[in-house]
Amino acid sequence: GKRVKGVQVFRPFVYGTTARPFDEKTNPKPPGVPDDHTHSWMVFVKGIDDVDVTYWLRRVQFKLHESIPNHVRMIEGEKGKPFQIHETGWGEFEITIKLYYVPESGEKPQTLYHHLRLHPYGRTEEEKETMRLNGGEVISWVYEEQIFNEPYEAFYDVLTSG
Ligand code: SLL
Repeated sequence: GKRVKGVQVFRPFVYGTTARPFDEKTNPKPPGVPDDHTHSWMVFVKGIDDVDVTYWLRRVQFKLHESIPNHVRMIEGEKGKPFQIHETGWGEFEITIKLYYVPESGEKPQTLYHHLRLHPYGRTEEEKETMRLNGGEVISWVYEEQIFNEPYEAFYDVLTSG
């Protein structure tokens, strides 16, 4: 196919982690979760404001720490739903996130790296305190823009008719 010359298409998305400490009142530990697990957390890739992204993003592979059972997880796109995984654990680590695009794009998969944050972080004590006040919820999200440079004509149609 031919490419659309001189055109770049941008699609915003967000990825990252949200974690919460287990707490009898605000986040009770579900039965069966090992004693040494201190947090529930999730990792996700999604459109801003949950806008559908599955017309350009087909599947996402999350590679978690090897200590986690079944640590490589492939999530297939479902229209309007975030790509996400819920887990529990005790430690922080780097998550490898691999984005697989729709076949019309002709794009190779792209890899992102994201540090799972369980504990409040920030440049200042104030920033950390804000997280503690927020029910101990630790949010680490990255806003990104996917650039499609000179997309194939068929893919350009898909991108611009959505
Ligand atoms: C650390 N380098 O030592 C890191 C490793 C691994 C975290 C963190 C296990 C969860 C499970 C889990 O939380 N691993 O057993 O399902 O801090």
